[in-house]
Amino acid sequence: MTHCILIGAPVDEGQRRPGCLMGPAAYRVAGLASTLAALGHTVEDRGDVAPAPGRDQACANPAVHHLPEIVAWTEALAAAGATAMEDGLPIFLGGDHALALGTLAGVAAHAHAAGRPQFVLWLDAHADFHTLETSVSGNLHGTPMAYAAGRPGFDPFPPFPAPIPAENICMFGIRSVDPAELSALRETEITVNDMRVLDEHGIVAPLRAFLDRVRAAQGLLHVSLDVDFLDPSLAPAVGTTVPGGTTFREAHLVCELLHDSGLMTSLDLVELNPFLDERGRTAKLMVDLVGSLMGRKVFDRPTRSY
Ligand code: HAR
Ligand code: MN
Ligand code: MN
Ligand code: MN
Repeated sequence: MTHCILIGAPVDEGQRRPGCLMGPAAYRVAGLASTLAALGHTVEDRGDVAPAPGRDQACANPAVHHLPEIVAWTEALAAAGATAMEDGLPIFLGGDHALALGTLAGVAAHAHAAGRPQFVLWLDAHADFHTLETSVSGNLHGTPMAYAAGRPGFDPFPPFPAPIPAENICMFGIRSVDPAELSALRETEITVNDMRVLDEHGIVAPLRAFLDRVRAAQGLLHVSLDVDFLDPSLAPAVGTTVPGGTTFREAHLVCELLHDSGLMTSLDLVELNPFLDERGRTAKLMVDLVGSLMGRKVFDRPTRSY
């Protein structure tokens, strides 16, 4: 039994298509709390975070937009996240992926204070490894992984507390990487399990290799699940669809293996744009995946003993 803390993060200034601010409401309507309760967990919904008004911020890259708002979200979500880590398992309901600037900062600060290494599993079509200088789109949802890894170029933001070592970061499902992100990633030891890797080796071996490292290090594990990790044919309600994503069963298997590991300590659900959905199917699929993450299974069978 886990104490699940729902934290709404209706961020939609990290990209240009309106609608992500409806995400937290859609998860609530799709039955996230009752799904968790039916699995035997306690659920506390802390409502939606409301950031302070943004302060003017200078930025050398003219493409970058909504910087004051995203800095304010980062500060507010970092505080909410660090507090929630004391009390249970935070589940952040996005909101676009810019929310992870704050959630990663919050969980990393908590891990640092607790003397535990922080790990990140990034389930996404995108690497989100831009700095403020390298972003071409200027969309800040394309930057959180670079901030958390401690890349320079985030001067308007609070310094990232205890940057996450590259060896503690694993990306899964990647299939859209900009040239500047690619050259930066090549300089790091970040594990990039792109779709080619998953096609060739499947989900199980690459995920277990990472989870074994988390367990050996007694790490905390933040999972960031972007809707576009899934194939757009299954999950149309996202502004940045990329063909060739994970299947229904691949995505559930990731979640089931994560549950069996017992290692996940915090979770983002990001990029759901309910305005683009078809009768709530993407919201419902995301809630179903959380069910698998939190222990739903058809049969109890012996799992790998960790
Ligand atoms: N790399 C592209 C950009 O910077 C697309 C980023 C999409 N990011 C989202 N989805 N959070 O992962 O604009
Ligand atoms: Mn993303
Ligand atoms: Mn994405
Ligand atoms: Mn996206």
